[in-house]
Amino acid sequence: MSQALDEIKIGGLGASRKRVEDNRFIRGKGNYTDDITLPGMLHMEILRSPLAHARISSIDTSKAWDIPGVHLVLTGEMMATRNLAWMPTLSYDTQAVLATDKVRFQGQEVACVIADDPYIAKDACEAIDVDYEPLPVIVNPGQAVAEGAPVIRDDKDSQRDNVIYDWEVGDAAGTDRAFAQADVISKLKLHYPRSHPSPIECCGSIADFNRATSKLTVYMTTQAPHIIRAAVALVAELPEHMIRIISPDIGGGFGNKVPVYPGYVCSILASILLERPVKWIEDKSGNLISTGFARDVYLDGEMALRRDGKILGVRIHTDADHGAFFSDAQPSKFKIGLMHSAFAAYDIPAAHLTARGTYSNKAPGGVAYRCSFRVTEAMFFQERMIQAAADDLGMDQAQFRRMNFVRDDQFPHRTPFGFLLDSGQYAKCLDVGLKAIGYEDFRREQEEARKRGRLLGLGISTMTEPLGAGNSREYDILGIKMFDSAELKVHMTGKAILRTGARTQGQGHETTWAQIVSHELGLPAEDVVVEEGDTDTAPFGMGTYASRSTPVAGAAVAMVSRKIRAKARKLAAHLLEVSEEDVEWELGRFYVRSAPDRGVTIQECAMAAYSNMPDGMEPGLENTAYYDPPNLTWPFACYIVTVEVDPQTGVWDVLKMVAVDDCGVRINPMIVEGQIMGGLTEAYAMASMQFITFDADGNCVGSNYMDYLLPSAWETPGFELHSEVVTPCPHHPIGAKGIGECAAVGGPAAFVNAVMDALSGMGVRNIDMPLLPDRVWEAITYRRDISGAPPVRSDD
Ligand code: MCN
Ligand code: CUN
Repeated sequence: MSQALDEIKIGGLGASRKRVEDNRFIRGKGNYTDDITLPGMLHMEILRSPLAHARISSIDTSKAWDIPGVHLVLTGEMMATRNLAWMPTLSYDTQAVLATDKVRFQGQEVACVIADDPYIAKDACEAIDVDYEPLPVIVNPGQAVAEGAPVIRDDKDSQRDNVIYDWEVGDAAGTDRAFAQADVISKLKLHYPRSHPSPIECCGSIADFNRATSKLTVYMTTQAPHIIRAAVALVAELPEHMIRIISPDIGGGFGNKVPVYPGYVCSILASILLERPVKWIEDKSGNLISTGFARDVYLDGEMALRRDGKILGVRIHTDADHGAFFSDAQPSKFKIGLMHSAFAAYDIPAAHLTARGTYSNKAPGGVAYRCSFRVTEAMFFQERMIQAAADDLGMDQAQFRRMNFVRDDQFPHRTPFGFLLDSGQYAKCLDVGLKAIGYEDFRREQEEARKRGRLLGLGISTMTEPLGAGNSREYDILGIKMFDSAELKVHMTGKAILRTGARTQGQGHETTWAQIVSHELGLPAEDVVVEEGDTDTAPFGMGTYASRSTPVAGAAVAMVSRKIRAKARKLAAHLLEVSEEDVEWELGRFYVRSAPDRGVTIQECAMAAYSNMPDGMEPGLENTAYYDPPNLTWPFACYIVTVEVDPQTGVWDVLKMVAVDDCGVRINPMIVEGQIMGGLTEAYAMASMQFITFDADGNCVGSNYMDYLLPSAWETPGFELHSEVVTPCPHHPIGAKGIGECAAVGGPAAFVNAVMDALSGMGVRNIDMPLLPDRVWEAITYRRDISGAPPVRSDD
């Protein structure tokens, strides 16, 4: 039997193993932060600002203190005495922990109450009297930079306006030259609206400070426990070895659980002051209104084109609304994340991007939500622009893409923004997608339907995206380099425990990492238990986001397994009484080259490591690997959607959607499909229904699940997935590329392109997401673009 088949049997690479973590999840035996109860534990609730921008003239907490069962009322003033009223953000800004001078967005944390139970704490919050003097409110970048706009961040001495940064990348002069040579210039302007990850489990923490041992243990919902430990050490000035961050089971992260939130900090300070465990569990509206939102970027670009369809250059300007604090979690070097990964799949000689970031009276956030640092906005703009350009040229959508793709023989390929792409088969993915959707037939059907007044449309989205930050040369967060790690301990009976610096939140690491060990060592996957999320036991790592786990921590798992195999080979030589050079490896077994029947299993080697090692060899079979990837990984995706739009109502239905994802070698095909299905569902939600906006007073519209819609199985269309294109990543030890975000990143443009295609010839160039029926209807009826998330007045 071939090695591949043997391997599938033991749950190695390519096995669609059922997720081992689901055993406990579906039986209700998960252990989430809110499941944890500690002796003597108190409960914390947060008082949030009802106003988006106001000066605080006074806070009177006396009535709250009087309520029986209240142990502590924290205000910004008290935090300030410990230098904790403000905290640094991951983008070198500062963020208020509890407001002192002003509130700067609706939902901002103003005070906290710690009490015997959460109900008392909530009542006590209501007993706090805060006097606010309302200030003029800013809800978009246009208002932020207008003449005479109020300065939101007047707490910062150097800040005279609302601009956070002006940044640029690319070749301005070269791009000017490309535009000078263009036959056609195509333009597009759009807004990628604010959206929210909305994991099932909200954020929360339990801080437990023990005076006797000086140890601070924090159980919390974080995707990156080691970064939190570093942040606590630096901000609270506690010794790092006395801080233990434990991230228990996580009920979905989607980026929401990367940032550091005021609630975490307040529960920690409260526990230190009270010397008792303090639990904070955020409620749903608190989560929607105040934690890590995503997107909210205005994009304006143009493309220089030759008449025959060749793209000569692109220019992009972005205006990002960061809310009241610049708290994006992203690599230090880049102000607008990896926005400049836009157009990477296309061979374009010249490109230039300018980016401006501004403050507004909205919750901070920035890059979270299934997106490697702004690639979602980048790929959405790219694919909308590609469709507009093909239309302007009168060219076929598929043909225009194919002729401009980076070709298979051009790798490694350097993009005009400086990224290095290593591999891909873009045209092949497109061809598989076109065949699956029945491209030619649909185009004919579409034309026929038009004659009878029916509006059919087809949208394509093809993209490659950078997944797996980083390499440490270019990627760090606050100076901490973005590598990752794995530690493997093989016990004497051949059972093993593996720990990594990543943190699964639903992606299935407990299942897939064991498969990598299986592939490398031949141990059955079920013999490898995987543990993540405890800084006292896991090796240092930067956590899980940006689909970096497989590219970085997953690579470390392969590397540590190889170190173990190298030692096992020495043990095998000793057991077989031959020299190491005469020992050969096959899955799970070493044998003598000249006598293949003489062999020892990996399990026998493990036993020998504890019971029969050669003279001079260190006992045990354990090791750690730190992996600094040479580059990002670049998966490719082709998503194609067909829709029918009802011109009477603006309602649009998905007729069919196909997805062709090339993420290199798939560790677990079933988990990969699950990731793609989930991502496409989120893409559909963003394109069709999700709207979290603000009225002119800065009131958040969409801060509850009646207004901010999550698609259920009922609304979600079916997806047809294709896995036949596999381009292994040349620099990853097992050839894998990331997949966790691809569908959420590339999906939205396919839906929007399909609706826009159905409306072609009607003089509508763009409808901004979400494509709610009333917006589509208005575009059809009045033949005009529908743009932006308008500040809707609460009274109209
Ligand atoms: N995988 C595989 N073969 C590959 C690539 C990945 O079998 N070639 C598997 C991995 O081993 C892993 C899963 O697919 O079990 C996702 O892997 P990867 O692409 O490395 O992404 P991460 O594990 O780093 O997950 C992060 C990514 C992000 S950034 C968000 S946001 C998101 C997402 O994953 N949040 C999620 N998917 C999510 N899925 C769930 N259920 N819950 C979330 O919070
Ligand atoms: Cu930015 S959402 Mo995911 O990278 O955790």
